[in-house]
Amino acid sequence: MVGTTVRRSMHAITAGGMLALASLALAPVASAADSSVDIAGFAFSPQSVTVKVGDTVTWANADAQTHTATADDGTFDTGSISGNTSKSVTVTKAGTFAYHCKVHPTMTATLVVEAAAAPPPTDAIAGVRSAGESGPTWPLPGLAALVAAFAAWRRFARRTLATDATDAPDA
Ligand SMILES: [Cu+2]
Repeated sequence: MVGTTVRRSMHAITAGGMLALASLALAPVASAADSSVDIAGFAFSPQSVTVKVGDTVTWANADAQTHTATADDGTFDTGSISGNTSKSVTVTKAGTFAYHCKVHPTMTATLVVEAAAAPPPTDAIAGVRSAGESGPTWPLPGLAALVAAFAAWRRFARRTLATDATDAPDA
């Protein structure tokens, strides 16, 4: 009974350490994101949005009238966005794109598309750790100590069981 309790808590602590480590490893990975532009009162807001190649931009039209978001050079075009609906475009090309509404050409704004994110720098994980608020460096040595203690405890438990059992195989 006591052994079961200890084993369970050791598993729980080890799993917790693994999770902490996994989240540290995953944190710096960049992924595609969504950005949005509001259309209201015959204006785009914000006037300039910066995204990365692969990101999706959604224009949400709060006006009753139909608008579009159309790149001046034709790189992207939402087509007609009816009143109180939205349309999305996934950007595939880097650059600074002035765009307008085809229905109301005085409506203009800018979409800046940066190249896709570079791989994270080699010190990204250290940076994430030092930004943490609760014991930034404990997970690695703490986890190693837990794993070592757990392994030692299991060896001990196995040996004890084998000694106690009448039909134990030769050790
Ligand atoms: Cu318009």
